[in-house]
Amino acid sequence: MQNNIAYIGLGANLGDALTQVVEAAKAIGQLSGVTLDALSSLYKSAPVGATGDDYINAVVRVRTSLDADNLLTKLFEIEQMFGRKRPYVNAPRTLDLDLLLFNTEIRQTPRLILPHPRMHERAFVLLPLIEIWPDATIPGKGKAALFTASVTNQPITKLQPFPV
Ligand code: PH2
Ligand code: MG
Ligand code: MG
Repeated sequence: MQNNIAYIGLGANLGDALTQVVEAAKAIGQLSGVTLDALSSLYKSAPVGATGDDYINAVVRVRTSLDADNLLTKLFEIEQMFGRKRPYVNAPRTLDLDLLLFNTEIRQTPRLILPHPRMHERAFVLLPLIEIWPDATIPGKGKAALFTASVTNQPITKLQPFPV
């Protein structure tokens, strides 16, 4: 049974970022035990705390039989398939897949922190998340919509519906 609900943030700002984000969402949907449930529009956003070109960002919701650790492992594998390199922190990347929310889990383990610790500070996560889940709640933090007022200084544009 695919009883778990997870939200995944997608981002890229190196190479053909838009194609990579679109193809990565397809790869997520093809994972065994994972079904794509909702896809936000594609967004273009200025780098936040990072350098390089503007990012393409999106958020997807999946239903899955995997637990959070196994889903994260699969997401890392997809990043690798798309040529992800990590030369330094927040370096421009061909693909970043961040596990944002997993059911209502709250945890701080060395490999995985849930909810994602910076998601409430980032317009490129909050806007696409609220698009697919207007009432989004971040466990331990509160309604996602309440945080949007503090990120209006982060340039972001909605581009187009997710082409699937
Ligand atoms: N990801 C980061 C750091 N900064 N900025 C934007 N606009 N989009 C991102 O996906 C992003 C970022 C670290 O993962
Ligand atoms: Mg990230
Ligand atoms: Mg990441």
